[in-house]
Parts: sequence; C-alpha cells; structure tokens
Amino acid sequence: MGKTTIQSVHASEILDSRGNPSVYVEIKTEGGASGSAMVPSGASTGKYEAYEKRDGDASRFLGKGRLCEVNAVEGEIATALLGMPVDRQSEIDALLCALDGTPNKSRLGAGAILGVSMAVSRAAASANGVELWEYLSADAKKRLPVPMMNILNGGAHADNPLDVQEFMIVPSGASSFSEGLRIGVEIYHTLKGILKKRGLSTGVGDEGGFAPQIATSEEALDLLVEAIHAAGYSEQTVKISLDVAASEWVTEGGYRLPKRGTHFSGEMLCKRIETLASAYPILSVEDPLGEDDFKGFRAITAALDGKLVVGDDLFVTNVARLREGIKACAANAILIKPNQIGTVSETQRVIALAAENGYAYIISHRSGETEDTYIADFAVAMGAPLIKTGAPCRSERVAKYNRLLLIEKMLGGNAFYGL
Ligand code: 2PG
Ligand code: MG
Repeated sequence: MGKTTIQSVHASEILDSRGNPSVYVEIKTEGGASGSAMVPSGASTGKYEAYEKRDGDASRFLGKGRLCEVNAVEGEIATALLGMPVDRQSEIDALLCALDGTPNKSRLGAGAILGVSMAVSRAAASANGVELWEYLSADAKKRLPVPMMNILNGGAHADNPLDVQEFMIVPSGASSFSEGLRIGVEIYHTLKGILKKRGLSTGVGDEGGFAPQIATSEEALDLLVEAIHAAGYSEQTVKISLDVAASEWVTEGGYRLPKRGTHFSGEMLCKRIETLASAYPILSVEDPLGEDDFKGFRAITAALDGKLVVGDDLFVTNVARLREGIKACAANAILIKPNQIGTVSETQRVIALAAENGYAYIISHRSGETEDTYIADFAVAMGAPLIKTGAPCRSERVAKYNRLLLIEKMLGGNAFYGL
C-alpha cells in the first residue's frame, strides 16, 4: 500500500444555492491526503446531459433527495476504489463509467460519479503537494480566463418577464483578470443604481444578476450598455454575451417564448438574434436555437460571422455530440460543464477535441451551485479563454472569482489574460 492509495470514500447529502439537495464527496489516502467536492445542478438542463439521480421520495425534500447517490458513493463506488492509487484519474474515471454501465450514468447517478471524480483529483493534488490547477495543468503556459458575468437574469433563472436567460458583461479588454473583475463589479453596482433610479427591482435571480420587471431583450441590452458607459468603460473594453437557452422554447414546429407566448419559426429566431447582434456590442450568443437543430446552428454561425456561437445544451460537454457539431459546422464555441458529462477526464477530452478543431471553450457553473470552487482551478488548468460563473453577487458565484484572484496572485503576473 503506497501513500497515495485510496483509504476511504465518504459522501453526504448537502444543499445547493437554490436549497435543493446535492452531493458532497470526501476521499482520503493512506498517506493522510484528502480531497472533497460538491456537485452543482442545472435548471435549464439539456436533454442529452448525464443523469442527475434524485430519490423521488415525496416525504423528503419534495422528492429531490440525493440519498440514492450518497449510498452509491459509499457502497458500490467505495468498494471499487479502495486500494487504488488516487493519482490515476483517467483509469478511475473509466472504472466509474464501467461500474455504472449506462450511457448517461443513470444507474449510479451523475452526481455520485462526478463528486467522486472531482474529489479524486483534489486528493491527488493534495497527495502531490500541489494546487488543483497545477495538478490538472495540461500546459506550462498559464492563462487566466475572462469572466462572463451574468448581471441580468431571465428565463428559467428568474421570475421576471424576460425570456432570454442571461445577459452577461465580458471585460475582455482589461489588462488582467483582477482588473476585468473589478470593471465587472463596478458595472454591476452602476446597473443597480440605474435600476433603482427607474423604480425597477434590484432583487436578484439564481445567478446573482438583477431580475427587473422588463420584458424585451432590447430593454435589457440598453440597460447593460448604459451601465457600461455610466461606469466609465467603452464597448471596446467590455462586450456583451447572451445565453438565449432556446432549448427551453422548443415547441411543435418552432419556438414559443414561455413568458410572453410569442411564436417564432427557427428562421425568424435566427433573424431576431442577428438583428440584436448587429445593434449591440455582442461577443457571443449561447444556445440561440434548440438542442437538436444542428442545421440551424450551422446557419446562424455563418450569419453571425466573427462572433462566438456557443453550444451548451447542443453539445452537453459530450465528445460524440461535439464531433457531430464539428461535422455539421455548427457553432464555433462550446460551453463546458463537468456535470453535463459526469467525470473530469471526459470533460478534459471534450476540451482537447474543441481545441484541436479551433472551437473556443468556456468553463461554466450551473444555476444551482455550491461553494466549491473547482471550476476556477479547472479553467486555469485547461487554459480556458473564458469562464462563465455568474454575477459578482452571492457567495457561491463570488467564491469562484475569489479563487481566481488568489490563483492570479500565485502566478505572480505570469499569466495571459484576454481573447
Ligand atoms: C446555462 C446554465 C448556467 P443551468 O444554461 O448555461 O448559466 O444554466 O445551470 O440552469 O443549465
Ligand atoms: Mg446555457
């Protein structure tokens, strides 16, 4: 038995930022190292995502308990992992997938598997005496991601009339991560002042962005542009990104805005997004169309020439779906969410495929988060150009930004920032 041998695997049911049950995993090695992880959870989930298993026992947490996943970790998974060296990530991840035996991790649950996979890498980093971002680093060149800060929330993340899910500011023209973050924070507070002055609510949505009672994308984008300028910044320094999350709108033969009830054909939706993208300083548009519409994604990628078209529900961090997208020339960027696929090594493999094919990759949180900062380290390790992790508000979002500030300091100015 070596020092890095896995000695114990434990799990607990915890809560996420929406007050729904989630999974915590802790792994210890013979040498005294340990690593833990907490898994996040989405609201606008893609139908091809790995399966997050819940108990369905109506007497606990309205059926949303995670004891089934906790038991899977402490039972079958622990039995398989005890005695293995903790620093064999891909071997362990392959074993987890084989043990589950389903294509979408539905037998043991993607929360159980991801929690273990993440905790394994943390324990391995600790056993090797290095930071998580160092342990997972693929490249000696270091890069800090540009934050995409979702400061106006709509869609499934807020109770306002806005159908588009996310309106983000992206300080890509800053000279460092900390400067970019500061600029984002200043714009966030400036926006709060503008909303207050107009008598609009400054209550926030699931990702910490404001959720005022406004109905159109134009109103939201005008507010963002006004806040960027009022905070003293230009559209060169700060761009805007959208997550349409259009899979939520798919209906028989087209799209229906769930809150306003308007119907669109795919072509009309594309035209509408093209109009917005040419009228505002838009850097990227995520999920402009539904998760099955590879053809539509190809058309809008061509039409939005020079802008990033990001596949989230379209690709669900899945190599097979990204391959299909590459073949179809659909999108030119991919959102990366470890819990969409369910293990760290599979997530790394999707990133490698994206990078080989010139797709930009954006590491992302979920709308239901925890205080776990794994994705901050992961973004640095993977050299990601962008990270999407919410507004600079609510500790589960801010924790990721704070971790990046600390990593920036550890790198002592030796990191690239920008697009
Ligand atoms: C998204 C995410 C994160 P959710 O659609 O990109 O912002 O939302 O976690 O609800 O899927
Ligand atoms: Mg999305």
